[in-house]
Parts: sequence; C-alpha cells; structure tokens
Amino acid sequence: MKIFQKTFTILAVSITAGLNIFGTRSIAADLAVRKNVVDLTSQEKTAFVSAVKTLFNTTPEGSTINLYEQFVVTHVESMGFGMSTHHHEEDTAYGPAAEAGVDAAHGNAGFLPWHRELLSRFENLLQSVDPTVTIPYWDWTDPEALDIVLADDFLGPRGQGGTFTFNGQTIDAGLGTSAGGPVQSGPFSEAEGWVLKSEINVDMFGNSRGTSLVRFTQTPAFSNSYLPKEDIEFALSQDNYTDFRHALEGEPYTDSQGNYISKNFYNHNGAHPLIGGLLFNENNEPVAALGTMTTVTSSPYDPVFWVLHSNVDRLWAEWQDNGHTGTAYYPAEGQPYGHNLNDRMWPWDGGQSRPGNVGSGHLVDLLPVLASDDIVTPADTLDFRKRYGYTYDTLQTKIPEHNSTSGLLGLGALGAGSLLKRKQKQITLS
Ligand SMILES: [Cu+2]
Repeated sequence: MKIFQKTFTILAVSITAGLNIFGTRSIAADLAVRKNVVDLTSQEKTAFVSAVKTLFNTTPEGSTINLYEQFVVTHVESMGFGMSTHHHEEDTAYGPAAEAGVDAAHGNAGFLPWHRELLSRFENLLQSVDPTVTIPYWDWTDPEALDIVLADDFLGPRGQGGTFTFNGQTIDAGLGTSAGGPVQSGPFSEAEGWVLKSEINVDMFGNSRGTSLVRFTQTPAFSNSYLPKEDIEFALSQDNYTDFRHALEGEPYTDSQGNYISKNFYNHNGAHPLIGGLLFNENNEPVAALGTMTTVTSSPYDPVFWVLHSNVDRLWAEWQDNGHTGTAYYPAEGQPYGHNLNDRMWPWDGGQSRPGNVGSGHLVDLLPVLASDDIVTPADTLDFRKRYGYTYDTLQTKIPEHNSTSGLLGLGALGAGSLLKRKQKQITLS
C-alpha cells in the first residue's frame, strides 16, 4: 500500500513535468545526439577529426599550449593532488582537495561526473569549430568497432616499430615490430602535425613519454580487440552508485554487500590497454604502460580517449535512465573531498584548491585560467540532458507528438509502470 501511495505521488509529479514539457517544446528535438562510431557517415568522421585538429592548431592568446593540450594538462594535473614531482615552493598543493590527497578525477565517486564535465567542455569547443559535431562513442564490446575507430578515415592506425619512449629514451617492448609503437600514418601521426609536448606527455611519476602518439595492439593478457559484454551487464545490474562506479571504472573492490570483486582490468580500465597496451610479467602483473592510452595522466593526447569516455558516459547515462536518476543515486557524503555530491570538483572549484606539479616542466602554470564563478559539483552533472543538452542514440528520447490529456496520462502511466517494476526489483534484491 505504501508503495502505491509513493508511486501515485511521483506519478502526479511526472504529469506536471509533462505539462511543462508539452507547454513549451519537445526536449528531444533540441538535444545533440552522440552516436555509435559504427554508425558515423564518412562526413561525420571527417568533421570530428578536423574539429579536433583545429583545436590542436589553435593556441589562445597568453597561452604557450594549444586548446587541445589544455584538456590534456587538466587531465594530468587532476592526478597532482596525490603527488607532486617538482618541488618548487610555489608548486605546493593547497586547499581541501589537496588535504584529501586523492586523484580529483579517478578511483573515487567523482570519476563519472568529472569526465562528463570534461567531455562536455571539449564537445562545446568542437562545436564552436563545427556545430554539427558531437563526441561519438566506442562500444568496446563490439568486435567490429575498434577497426572502425582505428581506420585511416577516422582516428588512424596503431603504431609500428615495437618501441615506446620512456623518460626521453626509446625502449624496445620486446613484442615485435607489428605489436605497436609510434603511430606512423593517418591524421594523428607526427608527420601530420600531431606532435606531443614531452613535458606534458608524462606519466603519473612525471617521466616523459616522448613526442609521438604511441599505440600497441595487444599484450599477453589482452588477446582481443574487444572486451566481454558480461562485464558491462554486470556493472549495469548494480543498484548502488559506488558498486556501479567501481565496476564501470574497472577496478577490484569490496561491494556494498561485502563481496570482494577481484577483477582488475575490465570495462574502462580494460579498454584503455586495448589501444595503449600494457606489458605484463609472468605473474600477470602489469610492469609497463606501453602507449599513450595506458599512460593514464596524458591519455587524452590520444583522441581515442574521447570516444572511449563517451562510451563510459553513455553507460552511466543508461544506468541513470534505468531507474537511478537524480541525487539519490550519488553519494552525498563519505567520499574524499571533491567526490561528494555537493563538493566542488577541481578545476571547476573557483580556485579553492591547487594540485601539485606533475613532471619536470611547469604544468600547473599551463592550466587554463577559469572564471572564479566557474564552479561545478557532481550534483550539477547528473541531469545531462538539461545541463548539457546532449543524449545518446541508445537512450529513449522519444516523446509523444500530440499534447492531448490522454497522451499525458499515457506517458504518466508508462512512467508509473516502470517505477513500480523498479520498486519490486529493489524489494527482491534487499
Ligand atoms: Cu581520466
């Protein structure tokens, strides 16, 4: 009975919301749609690549790095709260995020909101070059998709030579020349102007990874170019945000029921090595990040980063739409600073915190200067349609065309039906 009453209240609310929607405009029509890479037309691929390269070739006034690299540096420095590798007095980290001492963007609840915000800002810039562009997503469980991502007419091929650069030195990975190496052709080769700055292209200990985009096919632990669907289904079947985030990010964890999930490189953490490559020892422990995508810090230097993270964000959006909408499905407290629902997320924190410098260059000074009222909390990012105006082709966005009362009631009844199902499901689970 209680369930019914609660459902009824929510039903009434959704009808009111429906009225507002129909009274003004159809939301669906105004949303930008992020598409699956396998469905892109050749014009859409060209438009994406050319907008990305335009950002790379544009250096804003007063900056020594291009617009694209501002995103790379922001990503590198998000990891600068746990460590600082260049100890000038002025490099000392400060603020509540520094006191928390954890990565601002990974390994905690904020992983999903932080990347959602970063992607949307990147997409906005792409759209300032070409308003038709959105960030497509790479479904890494689709065996066909990676070939499309790495084709010459899109993000270009893997590398060659079997070598990678570490701390300015060229190192043989011992995997043979066809396993990977610096990317030699396509739009993101050095020859085509995709030259990385060695002081920005650094790992989390500040070691330089050179000036080339580096991609590797596979290592002994990753024998395919795709990951199992079951791992995604497992993540999507979680009801608790923390369990879901752990599973989607792809790290071992103890879930909210006390079960230890021992898998390590799966979902997001498994997709990065499908392009970047990880070198494992005989005990199956990773000993070296071979390529750009596995050098987590500066991984946005590989444009594959964006299509991978678009897929991460899509899966979160699907999970949200599937009965986990709103602030009830994000931790309000108990997380390190920057990761709770209403904490400010660095760098969109009004200058409240500053990370330690990562690398031998002076990366903290290269960070873009943000307005003091440019503040974003995880709570702000939850309603992606309303805040950012995008959706995914896999999400339901259709709203009945007519605005009759019966139509509204129909929509409300539909919502109530799925709500009831969710309640029943929760009861069975708990
Ligand atoms: Cu990241």
